[in-house]
Amino acid sequence: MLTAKIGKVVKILVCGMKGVGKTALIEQLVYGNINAETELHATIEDIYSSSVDTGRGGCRETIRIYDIAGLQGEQALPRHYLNFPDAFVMVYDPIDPRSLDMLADIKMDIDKHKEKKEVPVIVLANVHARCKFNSNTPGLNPVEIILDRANIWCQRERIKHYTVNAMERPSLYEPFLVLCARLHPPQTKSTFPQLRVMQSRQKSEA
Ligand SMILES: Nc1nc2c(ncn2[C@@H]2O[C@H](COP(=O)(O)OP(=O)(O)O)[C@@H](O)[C@H]2O)c(=O)[nH]1
Ligand SMILES: [Mg+2]
Repeated sequence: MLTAKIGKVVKILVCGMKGVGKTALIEQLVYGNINAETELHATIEDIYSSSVDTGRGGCRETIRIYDIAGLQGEQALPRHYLNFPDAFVMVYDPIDPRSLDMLADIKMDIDKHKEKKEVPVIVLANVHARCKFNSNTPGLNPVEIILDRANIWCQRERIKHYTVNAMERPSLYEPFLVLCARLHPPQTKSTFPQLRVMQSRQKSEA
């Protein structure tokens, strides 16, 4: 007999300005094969299929990560990318404030298109090693200023903000695991809501 476990494949779109490290962080997350010497080419579109253990009884969930061409200048996220994703991961580089400003425009477009659906959005600051070690100059560190600005904006938008480094694989686990757990809510014993109502009625009659 065929026993097919029908599971929903969730689609996650990774977006942001060109060159912020989207491909580097996806490759690092999925394959762990990126280091500072790895040569990456500009992306047209790539889809990564992966399975994630969200810690629920050892069962693995399938996710599909969409890597797309980075945006440049005033370019908006093409419309066809707004409809299908179940979640958005927006990436910026805190050394370049334009890459953060661009996320505000993308978020507005996402909100316009999502209608009544709940579509999780998270923001990743890809902090390159060079940003961290540039803090010898006295006064305010420009990277810290951008990170603060991003934190305030994310709080206002009620979205999670994570600081990651595409060269450090463990830094990528938490945001993606938390997102996957949100996209795969725990299964209740019965998937038929009518049945649950009947069960609770029987209990109250007993
Ligand atoms: N040192 C360092 N280099 C990075 C990091 N993230 C990306 N890069 C490099 O920056 C370049 C652009 O990254 P890429 O992932 O192609 O950017 P994308 O356009 O957003 O996909 C590549 O040469 C990467 O190797 C990082 O965290 N640290
Ligand atoms: Mg890319």
